[in-house]
Amino acid sequence: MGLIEIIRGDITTLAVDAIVNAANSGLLGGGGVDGAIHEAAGPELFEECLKIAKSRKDNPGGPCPAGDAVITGAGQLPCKKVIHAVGPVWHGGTRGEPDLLASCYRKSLILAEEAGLSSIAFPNISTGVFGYPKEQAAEIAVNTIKRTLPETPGIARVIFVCFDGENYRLYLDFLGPVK
Ligand code: AR6
Repeated sequence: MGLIEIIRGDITTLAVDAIVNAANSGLLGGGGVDGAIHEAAGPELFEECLKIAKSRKDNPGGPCPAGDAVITGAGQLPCKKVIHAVGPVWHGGTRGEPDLLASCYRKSLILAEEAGLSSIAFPNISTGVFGYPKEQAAEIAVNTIKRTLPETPGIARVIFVCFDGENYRLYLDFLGPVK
């Protein structure tokens, strides 16, 4: 089964097979890690996202509804692919947020497996602009990855990339100092 690591840093710098973007349902960029990924990747990534968004414009819930994910190339980034996962906006936990967040992690891992990739890095989806409580989000992220990894034998390495100290400490608490 794949190894799980935790690092603190900027996900755009990682030369892994896939990095996951915390996108929104429009798929056309935004702030936070989404903004950083698009800025570092350049216009090629935006063009690819635009194509997908146009082809799915009649989808209920937008081109990529919460809980779903799509895969693209990586433009100028050092990774090979970007998986755009759309986390839920936190509304107090009564609108299916835990299942939608778990679905982001699960679908991203499965998309990476289907694309023949072996290493994947995740940001702390929904814990910025979307307001998901960090501790609950970390627990869901870790548990979902652990539960899904047995179904994705090609994935050798999963990296949780924490940008802020609070998330980094929470992930270390849930997983132990793996790295
Ligand atoms: N590398 C890794 N993690 C980062 C980076 C980075 N370069 N920059 C920020 N983070 P957010 P969300 C962390 O707000 O809550 C956007 O506008 C950040 O500290 O990026 O899912 C989208 O377009 C936080 O822990 O994503 C959507 O509209 C985590 O990434 C909306 O925000 C997620 O924060 C998505 O909101």
